[in-house]
Amino acid sequence: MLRIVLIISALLLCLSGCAPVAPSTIQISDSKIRAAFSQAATGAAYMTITNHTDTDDRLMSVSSITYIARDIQIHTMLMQEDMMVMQQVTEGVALPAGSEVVFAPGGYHIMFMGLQTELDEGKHIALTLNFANSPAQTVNFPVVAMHTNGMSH
Ligand SMILES: [Cu+2]
Repeated sequence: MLRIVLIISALLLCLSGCAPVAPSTIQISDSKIRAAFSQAATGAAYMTITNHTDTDDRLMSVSSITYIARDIQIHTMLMQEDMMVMQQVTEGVALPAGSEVVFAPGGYHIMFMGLQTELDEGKHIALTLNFANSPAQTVNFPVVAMHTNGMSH
């Protein structure tokens, strides 16, 4: 009897806690889009990219199946004459094997130029991340309210 109980509890544990074994791939976590006022001309998205593979990769571009903006760019923030300015990244973002790259306010971000949709809290927008080596991934980004610290991106 005890053995049956043990087996059952093991099964239950597995049902709740056994996520499929993470494949050695590129994993996107903490994806989010900053909620914006209606009529906003730009928007920004953030995430963490973890390269679980044993080869270096690059995030080359971000696209969307739906027309959410005139252009979707990858940006970074740079110090220029004591001022933080954002700059488009055209050569992609390096994702060294085994590393984690964070897109967050004040650093790398995905930027929607010429926004064509409302970024209302609670909405989800699917973005496709295109890598140099790994297959493209489409990730659902939830729109969330994010506090600003004076920096708009
Ligand atoms: Cu930007």
